[in-house]
Amino acid sequence: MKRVLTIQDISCVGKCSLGVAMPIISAAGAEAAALPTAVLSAHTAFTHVYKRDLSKDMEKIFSAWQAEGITFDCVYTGYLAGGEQIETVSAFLDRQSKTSSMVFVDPVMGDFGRLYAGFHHTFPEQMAQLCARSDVIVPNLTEACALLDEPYREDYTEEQLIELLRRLCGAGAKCAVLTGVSPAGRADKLGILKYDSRNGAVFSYFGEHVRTKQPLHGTGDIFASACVGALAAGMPLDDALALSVEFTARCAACWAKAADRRWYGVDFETALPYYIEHIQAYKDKI
Ligand code: PXL
Repeated sequence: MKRVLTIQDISCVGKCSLGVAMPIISAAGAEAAALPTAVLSAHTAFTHVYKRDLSKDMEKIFSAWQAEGITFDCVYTGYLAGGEQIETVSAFLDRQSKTSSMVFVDPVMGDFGRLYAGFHHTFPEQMAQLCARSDVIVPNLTEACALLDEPYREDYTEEQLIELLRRLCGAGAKCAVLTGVSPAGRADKLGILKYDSRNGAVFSYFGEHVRTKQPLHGTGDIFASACVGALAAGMPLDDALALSVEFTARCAACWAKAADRRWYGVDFETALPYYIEHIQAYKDKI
């Protein structure tokens, strides 16, 4: 069984970050190990948020694992609470590099053209350094623009988006995947666009765009976690991306249908059987 380390916050309420990564990676049949970067009473879209930064604890946890000889097949990072944490994670990856773990980075920084509250203006530059040493990165458009220090715009053509991905790979990432993309003139579709620097291949996949009156929280974390779980199950990246798009769309659809839906996170729990079924079907085939 593959062992995946996921490094991100625990938002005690809010259905995001470790709260979705652990169950989804487990559902894929992989061992999910967690390193919390911060404990938040709830994610940052809430009004009253108590936050404890765990930067100082992260290094001690890494050292304890080193003393135990614990290594990971995959390291997946999400919300990091500041630049210092990026340094700590990078130093850990230097030590891990001997064990050839796959590095999957979701450069969680913002959405809809705005960075989340609490990040210093140098944070995107530091995040870009972590992306540069990754096998797969999965930014949304806000994050891709921040990583490249480009002004945010929504009117990019597909060619221009591919150029952004090429530039992200030029900085070092092996595969760059832009999330939250709709094909031109198809607002009813939502999915991903991928560039692979090893062969120059472009791949895209679009599922149903579940249109809602309010923005959905945590869907990026659900998508990234599903992709990591599928990769840990042995799926090729393009198949893992397609399954994760479909699963995320179903999570949103389950939420939209639920009479008791919460504003702060979608109903990934209801859609988990779909994900497990498809992971199992893949395992049965190979
Ligand atoms: O879903 C991304 C995310 C993760 N962690 C925290 C957040 C957010 C988005 O707002 O606030 C703490």
